[in-house]
Amino acid sequence: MPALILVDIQNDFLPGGALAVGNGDAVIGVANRLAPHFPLVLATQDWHPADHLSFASQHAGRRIGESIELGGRLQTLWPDHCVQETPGAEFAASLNTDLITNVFRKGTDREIDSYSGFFDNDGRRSTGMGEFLKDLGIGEVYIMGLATDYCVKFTALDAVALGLETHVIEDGCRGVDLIPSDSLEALDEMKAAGVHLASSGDLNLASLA
Ligand code: VGL
Ligand code: ZN
Repeated sequence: MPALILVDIQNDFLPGGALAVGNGDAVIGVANRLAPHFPLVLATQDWHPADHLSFASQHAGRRIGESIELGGRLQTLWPDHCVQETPGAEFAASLNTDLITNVFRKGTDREIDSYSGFFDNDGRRSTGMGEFLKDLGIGEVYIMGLATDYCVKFTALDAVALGLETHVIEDGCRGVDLIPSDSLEALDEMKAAGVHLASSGDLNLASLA
């Protein structure tokens, strides 16, 4: 049985939010339309402490969009976003959260970012989502949300690496596009890794349940 994974559909990634993704709100309708057709709906939530080291504000003289070395890895610096217990970290108000049974929070460790909904960026600490799916015997996931070039991409790549049959619903995703081609490149990279790209309109909804 397949699971739907809604990635980071949170206020700060929507127009007007701290790390707004262009047309990010367009994914909400897709999520609301698809969710009732899935036997299981999970969500990830970017959930940072206020002093998270992915925030440019924590590094004197550094600007948003610059990259620094953090814990031996390259880290893009972001505006303060999705701070725990703030409105920006809440799910979009118009997202139907009733069908979401489990939420996996990520980016909670100040020292390391977590783009993937499965693991921190060093691949070490698990959010528990992979184990959860495994325990339920789920071998197939449909992924959509924000942002195509970061959290959707790394969630999908980890899903493939975990042996899950992985679909990304393209029209259910929007990208940050620090460089305008980033989302297209992310989709190419996912495809090359074995991710199936799909459009919500082409899904055989009756076959999902
Ligand atoms: C994300 C950048 C920083 C995402 C999260 O959800 O794609 N991007 N934190
Ligand atoms: Zn973040």
